Amino acid sequence: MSTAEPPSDSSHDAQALLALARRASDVAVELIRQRRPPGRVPVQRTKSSPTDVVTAIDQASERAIRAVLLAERPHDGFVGEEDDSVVGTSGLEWVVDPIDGTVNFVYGIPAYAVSIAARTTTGSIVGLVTNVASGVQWSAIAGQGAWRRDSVDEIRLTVPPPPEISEMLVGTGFGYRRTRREHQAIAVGHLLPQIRDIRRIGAASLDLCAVADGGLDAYVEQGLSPWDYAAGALIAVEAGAVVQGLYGQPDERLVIASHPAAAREFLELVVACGF
Ligand code: LIP
Repeated sequence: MSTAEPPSDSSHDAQALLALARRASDVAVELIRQRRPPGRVPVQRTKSSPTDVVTAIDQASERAIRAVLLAERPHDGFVGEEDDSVVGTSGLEWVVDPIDGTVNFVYGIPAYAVSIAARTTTGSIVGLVTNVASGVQWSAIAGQGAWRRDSVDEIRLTVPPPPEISEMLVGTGFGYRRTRREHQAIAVGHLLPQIRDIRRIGAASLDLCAVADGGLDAYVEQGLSPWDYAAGALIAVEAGAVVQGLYGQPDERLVIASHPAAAREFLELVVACGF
């Protein structure tokens, strides 16, 4: 029995990939809304520290997303926060955070998202972030732009020109390990007097979408995993932002995002503050 050859790298239709990501996200969002009990969500287990929590709903969401994606594209790879990765043969890999902002989800703070990106070895092709509580959805296709969709309409995103650094509203976040939090607290303490203020939203994907749609002037965080930022970074870049790390590409060491006109000065400030 012949088996169909996996599609080559060049056969990825971005519009079709985004439509598939939307179908998977819709299934996950509905599952999360249906299963979230009133009040606090029970924690099933912890990971890197007692405060790095996982719920049964995180895991169910990831299984549901993977099922939709791989049913349609069985040769793709899959990297999710909660379960083992799947190595594909198509040259395309899905990078998924089934609930980004898990602590917000557990406490009922309405800032938790389903984050889905598709990438090849040359970078992300599509990104989709959906705030489960509000239903607001941000999307991007590499080279074609970024959009914000809500119950009223869908608008094309362009990062607004930045204010002076001293007037910037900057998103940030903190790791789950005590030693890393001590270091981050010191760095944020140096940063805070030099900017307008910080916002700690609690979900990297939503922080990056906020840079894309003007809700933040910049974002800085350390200790992130690819599933935290893969989709949000593409959305911010396609809205005109610069998303970088300390040595080029964003990574676990550092993710920063801002308008291009502020990128160098913001990076220099972040480094001077000790991030
Ligand atoms: C979260 C990140 C957030 C960070 C949190 C946490 P999770 O991811 O999106 O930026 O500050 O500590 O890591 O764990 O909710 O998927």
